[in-house]
Amino acid sequence: GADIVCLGETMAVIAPTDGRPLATAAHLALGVGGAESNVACALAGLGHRAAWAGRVGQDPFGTRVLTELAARGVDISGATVDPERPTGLYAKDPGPGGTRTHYYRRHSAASRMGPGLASHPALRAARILHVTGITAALSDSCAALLDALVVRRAAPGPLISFDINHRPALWREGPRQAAPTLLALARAADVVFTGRDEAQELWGTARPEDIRDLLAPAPLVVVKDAEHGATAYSTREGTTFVPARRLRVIEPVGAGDAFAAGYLAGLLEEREPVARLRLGHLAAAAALRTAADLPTLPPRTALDPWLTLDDAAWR
Ligand code: KDG
Repeated sequence: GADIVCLGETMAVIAPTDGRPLATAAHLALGVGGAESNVACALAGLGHRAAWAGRVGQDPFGTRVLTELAARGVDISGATVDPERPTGLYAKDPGPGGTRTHYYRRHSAASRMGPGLASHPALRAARILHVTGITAALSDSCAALLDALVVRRAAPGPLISFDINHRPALWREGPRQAAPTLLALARAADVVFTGRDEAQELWGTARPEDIRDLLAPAPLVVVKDAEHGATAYSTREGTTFVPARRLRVIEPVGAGDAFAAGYLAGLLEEREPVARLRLGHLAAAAALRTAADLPTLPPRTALDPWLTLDDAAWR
């Protein structure tokens, strides 16, 4: 079985290859993307036994999703195929103000996931179950599934990792609906990842310590502050800040997922707090340097020496 299961919706992704907006682009690349499966792929790339659980349609995009995840070494035995609903799709639209995302996923196969999935043996057998706030916005049944997995979970079970992943476009009633839902999920999780910017958008808390206090029932809160760095607040290990290293950003999509994967890999490897955050930054850097949602990670022989450097050399 897998050490970590990542559950959520994975979609086909279309993006212009020439950087032009969708309205005039002549050529598109087809790929696969979904926050949770991005995490699973990065964990597999780091050498861990990672599984993805989700639902795709019985269509070529669904086949594409399953084929790509399997090719990246992710266990897809927990995935299901829905004969009645399509695989979700999203499109990237480059423009002068940055790249915008357009979703075609309402009533998708994944939107029909529901609380029944919570008792799936594969989800209970893993050491870590990773989910994100995206799933809470997909449908009522998906929100009920997350509630069952995170808030109403039966002990003992896997460690629950939760990335806030606020996607404003998915919440029909806006932050008024997203803020309390995501807060309740975060507080019930064991490990929470949040960006400082999204915490500010959602709850009006910008200081990392205030974010920690807000999410306090969660014993481990990781606050990411863009290019500055990330802070882990642990009730057991105290506070650890690790700065991000400077690099040239090509496209930020997928960096948060890679960061979570690196951090969770460090957790599975029982590494020290500093090494876990560094592994998060190193994996995120690989994602920031590519336009694809799914980065190819450097081999562990290239990454691991960074984990034990002294602080001066890391910077
Ligand atoms: O974190 C990257 C994801 O946002 C992207 O892969 C698509 O899952 C996705 C979403 O719902 O936005």
